Amino acid sequence: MGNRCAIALGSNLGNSLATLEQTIKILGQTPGISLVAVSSWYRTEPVGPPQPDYLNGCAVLNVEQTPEELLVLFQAIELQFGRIRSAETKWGARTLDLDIILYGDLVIDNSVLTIPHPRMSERAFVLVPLAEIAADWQEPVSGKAIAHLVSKIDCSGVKLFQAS
Ligand code: A4P
Ligand code: MG
Repeated sequence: MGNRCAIALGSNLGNSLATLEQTIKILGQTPGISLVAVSSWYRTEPVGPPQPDYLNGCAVLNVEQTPEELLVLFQAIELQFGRIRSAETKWGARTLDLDIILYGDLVIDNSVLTIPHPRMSERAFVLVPLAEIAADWQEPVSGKAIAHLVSKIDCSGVKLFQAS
């Protein structure tokens, strides 16, 4: 059975394209996880302090893991790609950020996890890729579909990435 989970991937340090593609491969090979859909990659203007553009994308997974188990796994993958949280500023540059955006229609808010991701509805770098693969998924707090949420925000800083 498993649960449907939407995740967001972002990187703006190192070889971002390779990092994101390897992360997808690792997730696909992880027991208990199957890849349902992977979006295109997008080049996105940074939200937060001045820093390089990001590459962002989203994936829909079918998972046996609980959200807490996924968080532990995601943080281990971030570490594997050289992410050093202690050296980061808030919303600053990172080699890899893996966030849980939606987990079925679950709503959680505790000291380790907030699902749906608290800033998803205002972030074009999440909603544009997610709309590509999960347009009809309703964000459980507002009841609004991803396609609707993305139509309400400015997406001008998010451009389809063409590998050169
Ligand atoms: N945490 C709580 N809920 C979740 C969740 N749903 N998924 C906790 C993942 N983690 C969650 O995360 C900090 C803590 O959030 C974790 O320890 C976990 O317990 P973090 O990855 O260390 O820090 P972060 O990602 O910098 O924090 P935050 O506040 O989630 O940042 P955002 O909102 O993800 O922003 N601009 C562009 N263009 N593209 C980006 O990808 N990303 C950010 C980060 C800023 N600007 C960006 C981008
Ligand atoms: Mg994060």
